[in-house]
Amino acid sequence: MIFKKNIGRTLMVAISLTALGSALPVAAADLRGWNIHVEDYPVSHGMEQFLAEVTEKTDGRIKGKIFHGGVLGSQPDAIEQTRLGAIDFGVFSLGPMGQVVPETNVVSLPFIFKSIPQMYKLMDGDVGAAIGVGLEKKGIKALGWYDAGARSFYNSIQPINTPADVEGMKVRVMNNDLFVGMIASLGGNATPMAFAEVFQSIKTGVVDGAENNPPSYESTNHFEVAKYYSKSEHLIIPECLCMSKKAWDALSSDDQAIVQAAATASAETQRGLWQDREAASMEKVIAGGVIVNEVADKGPFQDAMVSVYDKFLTDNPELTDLVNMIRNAD
Ligand code: BDP
Repeated sequence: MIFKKNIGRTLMVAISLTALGSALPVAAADLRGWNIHVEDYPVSHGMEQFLAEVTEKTDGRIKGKIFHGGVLGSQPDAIEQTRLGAIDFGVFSLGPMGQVVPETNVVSLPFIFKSIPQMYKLMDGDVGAAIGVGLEKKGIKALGWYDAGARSFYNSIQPINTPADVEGMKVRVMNNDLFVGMIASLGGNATPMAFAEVFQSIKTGVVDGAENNPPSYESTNHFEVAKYYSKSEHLIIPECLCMSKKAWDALSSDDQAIVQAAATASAETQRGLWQDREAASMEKVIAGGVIVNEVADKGPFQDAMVSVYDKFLTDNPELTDLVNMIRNAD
């Protein structure tokens, strides 16, 4: 008798939970966000907008915290943590992502995009979709593409106008074999190194310089120790607002739609902020005494990259179509 009564109660609870389940929101989440940049940076503002919108649209069920300034670890470490689900989301450069997700390497090929608008168009279309599939296979869900402008060389020795000026130079690069090959083909010596170590390394002469976009050159104070900024614009590498696939799969489809919409909106905001910050960063470094030069003829730099492309396509024949999709685009 008691037994029967208990079963009755259990069923009652089960039925009422089912009834509530359809009316009540499903899951709550507390997300950890990783960011390499300082708080006042276009990427950081984009990420904050993303999280705020997700929290608002889910009435606070999905909330979280973004850890700026790389305090949760270097970028290569954070990529691994995101794959494992210890970090739930972040904005990652596709540069260091290449060591884990081969498809992302196509945008780390020097001079592959013709312009920033072309990069936007291709990343928002088939190229971005193909890269997204590659990321997902490795446990990372791409939600949107942020702008990181074009990267140029800077150093403490001299302006760079031709590849001969790079000869013998010690240049810090992001963690990716492609960039080591890129510097070698210009006659320099590349040192892959974490972003956080670059300032001290230039200051103490461990490396002569590095390469980056103007906002990163400025926000890290690298311009204080490397006074020559030469606009080679050899790399246009987009960044991804990405989520751990573990966190993504734990969301209901309604919540996934909210997260996706917030990511798309945040990418739009970030791209606008990026343009303004590039100009402001340039002004600030020039006021700080930096000597900026245009690289009048990029042809010799582009010619030197033929060996980088040849090696890449020999090592990764399955990525030929994706490379050509970008190269042959208008
Ligand atoms: C910046 C990227 C950042 C990279 C950094 C670097 O936004 O993700 O970590 O360059 O050079 O432009 O390591």
